[in-house]
Amino acid sequence: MNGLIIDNTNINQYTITENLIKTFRSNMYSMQLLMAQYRCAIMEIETKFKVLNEQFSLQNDRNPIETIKTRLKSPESIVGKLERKGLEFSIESVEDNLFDVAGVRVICPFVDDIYMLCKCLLSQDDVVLIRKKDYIKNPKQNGYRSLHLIVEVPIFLKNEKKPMKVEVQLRTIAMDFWASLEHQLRYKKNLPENLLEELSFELRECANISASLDYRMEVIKNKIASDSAQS
Ligand code: 0O2
Repeated sequence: MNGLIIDNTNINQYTITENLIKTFRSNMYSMQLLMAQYRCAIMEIETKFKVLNEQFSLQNDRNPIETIKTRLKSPESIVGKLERKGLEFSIESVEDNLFDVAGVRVICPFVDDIYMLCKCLLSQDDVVLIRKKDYIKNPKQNGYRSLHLIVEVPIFLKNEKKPMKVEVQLRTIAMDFWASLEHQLRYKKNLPENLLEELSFELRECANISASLDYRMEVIKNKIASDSAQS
């Protein structure tokens, strides 16, 4: 080897390092592949909602979807969540235990849009419901409201069809506005205890106001719709 004399210890270290690099590379490739598959699953679900939005807007002259936001969990968040839950660090463990690597958030003008879209999505024969949490009917203690679904949707690869899990969050504009602010408070470090308590109380009040706003706006919208149907 270029005239170098390597003793046994170096050869062993070299072999170990090379093996580690190989393992690291193959895991990295598997991880990149899995992330690409989650991105495809996000596209599938996003497209389904866009199609429903198109159809509904043609039939009803308004859009049931204001915005769709998508996100892929970062490798740091994935590792952090596995660690927090005391789970194994492996590709299989991510697939079996983390249901929110792929996330699609659908923001709607009205609460009844949320339930209509949920029903339409779940009635599609390639979508399987894994879990549903209705924080609209049962808001969290802090005031958080949203409809959460974990669904499985197939992606079609070169030689296989693979079911992928996607977390879908459906919210109204008001719920999203509230959740964004509350999220900031949740991740704010070093806030004095009394201020945290005061702001949490304020946010609970705002959650009640926003729930009431959603309800009243929906009543107005339905009255307008029924009046235009009559005339
Ligand atoms: P991020 O950064 O938005 O992804 P699980 O994921 O199943 O282990 P959990 O808590 O049972 O955990 O799931 P759940 O209740 O369905 O909530 C998951 C996600 O909903 C969170 O993801 C948030 O996006 C959102 N969420 C839930 N509760 C709250 C809340 O009180 N306030 C706000 N602002 N968002 C909430 P992450 O991973 O926490 O965050």
